[in-house]
This record gives sequence, structure tokens and C-alpha cells, in this order.
Amino acid sequence: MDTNEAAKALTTELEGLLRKKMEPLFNRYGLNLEDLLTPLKWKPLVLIIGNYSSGKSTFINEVLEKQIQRTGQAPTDDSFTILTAPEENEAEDEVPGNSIVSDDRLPFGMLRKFGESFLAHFRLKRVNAPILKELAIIDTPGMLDSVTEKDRGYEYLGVVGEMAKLADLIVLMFDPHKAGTIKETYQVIRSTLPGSAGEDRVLYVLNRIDECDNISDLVRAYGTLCWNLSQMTGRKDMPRIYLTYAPDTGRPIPPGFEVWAREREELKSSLRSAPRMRLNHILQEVDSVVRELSIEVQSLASFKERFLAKFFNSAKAWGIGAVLAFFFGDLVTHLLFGYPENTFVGSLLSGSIGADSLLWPVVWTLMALVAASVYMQRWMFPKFIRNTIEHLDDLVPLETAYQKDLWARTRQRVQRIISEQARHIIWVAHKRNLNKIEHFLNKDLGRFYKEVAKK
Ligand SMILES: Nc1nc2c(ncn2[C@@H]2O[C@H](COP(=O)(O)OP(=O)(O)OP(=O)(O)O)[C@@H](O)[C@H]2O)c(=O)[nH]1
Ligand SMILES: [Mg+2]
Repeated sequence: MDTNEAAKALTTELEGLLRKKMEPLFNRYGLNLEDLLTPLKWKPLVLIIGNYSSGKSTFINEVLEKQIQRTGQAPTDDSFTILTAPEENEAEDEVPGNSIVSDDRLPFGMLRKFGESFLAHFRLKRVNAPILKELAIIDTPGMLDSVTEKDRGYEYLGVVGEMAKLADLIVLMFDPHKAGTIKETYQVIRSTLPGSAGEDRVLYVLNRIDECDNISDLVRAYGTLCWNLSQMTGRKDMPRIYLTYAPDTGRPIPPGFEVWAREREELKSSLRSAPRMRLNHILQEVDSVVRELSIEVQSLASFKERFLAKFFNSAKAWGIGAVLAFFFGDLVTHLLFGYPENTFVGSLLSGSIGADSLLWPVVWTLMALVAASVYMQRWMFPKFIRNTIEHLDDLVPLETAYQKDLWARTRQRVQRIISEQARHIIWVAHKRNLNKIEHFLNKDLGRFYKEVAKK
């Protein structure tokens, strides 16, 4: 079995396991398993982003070995284009944005929220090219400097963020003329990518290096890009930057630059590793969503525990009250109003106790129990919920940055569940569910990680 086949088999197995073990828990705790599974339905995705005119479309055409995407100096392309191969007995064709987001077989439904003016800049092309059988490539409009959301007509960075979440590999392309100084590029690296893609999924490329006059010019451009990247990512270690140029622009290659021809090939073969990256990506995604679920269940378990502690404390006090009411309730009315004539304690002392002596103690006890129930339901429980929501962050230990990050993503859901379903969730066996989740993370997912590492 080749790597891609093996990757597919593992993906199917993982999906089965998720459905069997996690689906009931996802449903119970208000998470949607389909959100997690949708990206698994389609082929591996490579997203190509970068400055305008950095050579994205030229590179894609080269990979496809066909002139499919329009290329040219100055911002050329203002559309997001998914390139994929036609299925068997399908012809090459082009699908408009509206149809892409409505097609259930494709994982792009969530892009509908970016509105009509985005959909008008979104299309899918079915092209016969060998590589597109294994993976799909997304060509994107180049990033610009002095552009606002209003100019684009839709939320460009939001779209890039959603696509980056789906993508198994992201190629971020620069060129020596504007080595990391474009405003939108800055925003993508600074804010969009960290929330959407793991660092290991991004390939940095400095393209068009043949336009440097000589090696010292290239070193300057490379240095500038490194400096800008480190400012933008905040990383101390420099990721690898592929130095590449398109082989057939007709421009003479500056002397000494031939050594970099190899990097173009390396970049292309990294692209072909997307199916393998995909498994890692899926595992990371599953891992992170299940950990979100875990912190959610922890918080609800802690909510339940605190409620029970409060309930038992209160029940103890009301229990003592009920016992006192049983023995002395009628004595109070006797002393105040002279009724009933014979009190329960009196009958007890005189030894003349009969069935009718129990009437008032039972009535008093029932009244105490009704009062306890009204107090707890009408007063104590709502107040407890209000307090909990006010101090929601106390429900879980937030010691590490990772826990804080998970909690930030889960907090709102927990708040909603507590305010809307508190009476229901105190009956759920959260601790048992937490054990199931831990087992899934450690045993089941652990096994997948090992399998993927072997590939
Ligand atoms: N010298 C040189 N020119 C290149 C290289 N790659 C692309 N070009 C040229 O640069 C111009 C822009 O290339 P495109 O592929 O259209 O760039 P793009 O990133 O898709 O641009 P937008 O779609 O506008 O964002 C074209 O004229 C290409 O022929 C390269 O490596 N070296
Ligand atoms: Mg282009």
C-alpha cells in the first residue's frame, strides 16, 4: 500500500472510531462531530498565499504542467480558485462560488458566511493534471498593501483564516521586491495563521530570486525577509525558507544561482507530501477538539461537584429543621394559639401516644420539606448558577497557556450550557465521561500518532 492509500485507510479508521466513541459525547455536550469530519471527506488541500505578483499562479501552472491560472505583473488575480481533478466520467469544467458552498461533497460550506461578494470571487476548476488526483490546490488573490476590507468587498483575512484551517499544507510566498513588508501579509502572519494553522504546516518561500542582480543582493533580500518574519511570528528560530525561481521566464539566471534550481524541485516534492501531512493535521485537529471537550466536561463536573456540596450542606440544615418541626412544630402553635390542645411532645412524655398524635408532626415535617424544596429551587439554585457564571474561570485550573487557550475556545459554550441546561447537567455522569475522553486521547489517539510516525 502506498503512503496515500495508507493515509486514506487510517483516516477511515479514525472516522469510525470517532463515530463510535466520541459522537454520543459530542452530542451530549453541544459539539458537532460533523464539523470535525467534514474536512476528512475530501482530498488533501494545499493553500498558496502570498504577496501579489510573487509568482503563485506561475508556480501552480508549473506544478500542473499546464497554463491554467492567469499570470502577470501587477495584481492579476482577484479570485480564490480551487484546482482539482475531475472525477471519473466527469469533464473538465468550472464551478461558481455559490455552487461550491452548496455542494455537500465539498468541505467549503462554512465559507458561505462571507457573503455574495466573496462568492463572486470564488470558483473551482476541474483540470486534468496527475497531481490533482491526489490533492487540491487553492490559488488566492495576492496580498496587497494599501487595501481595506471595503476595497475587497469581503473579509479577505477571514477567508484566508478559514481556508488555512482546512489546508494540510500552506505555501506562503514572498518575492525580493517586497520581502515581508506587505500589510496584509503582516496581518496574516501575525494574527490569522497562528489561530488557524500549526507552524509545521506552513512552507515559507522566497520566490523570483533570479531577479536579484547577484548573490549579495539575494543575501540582503533573504536577510530582510528573515528579520521581518521573526518580527511577525515572534519566533526565535527561523523556519526554513525555500529560495526559488521559475525555470522558464526567459530571463537569464544570474551567475551562481543555478544551485537554487534544486530548491524549486524540493518545494514541489514537499507539496506532494500533503497527503501525509494531512494525517498529522487531522490528528492535531481531533486532538485539539477532543481536548476542548475534555476541559468542557471538567468544568461541568466541577460545577456539579460544587452544586452537590452546596446542596448537601443546605440539606443538612433543612434536615435538622425538619426534625425540629416534627417534634416541636405543634408545640409552637400550642404556645402561641393554644392549638392543638395535646402536643406531640406532651403525648410522648405522658406515654399516651396514638396515631392521631402524629398528624401535626407529619404536617409540620411536610411543610418544612416543601419550604426546603422551594428555597433550593427558587433561590439557592438560581443564585448558585449566577455566581458560577460570574466566576466561570474558577471552574477549571488554568495553569498553562495551553489550558488557557483551550478554555478561551470553550468558555462561551460552557456558559451557555450552565445557563440553559443546569438542571439537566447535574444528573449527568461527567466523571465517567471524562474517563472515556481520557482513554480516547491516551490510548486510541496515541495509537494513531504512533502509526503516523511510522509512515
Ligand atoms: N523573473 C521571474 N519572474 C517570475 C517568477 N515567477 C513569476 N514570475 C512573473 O511574475 C509575474 C507575476 O506572477 P504571477 O504568477 O501572476 O503572480 P501571482 O502571485 O499569482 O500574482 P497575483 O495573482 O496577482 O497575486 C508574472 O509576470 C510572472 O511571469 C520567477 O520566479 N522569476
Ligand atoms: Mg495569481
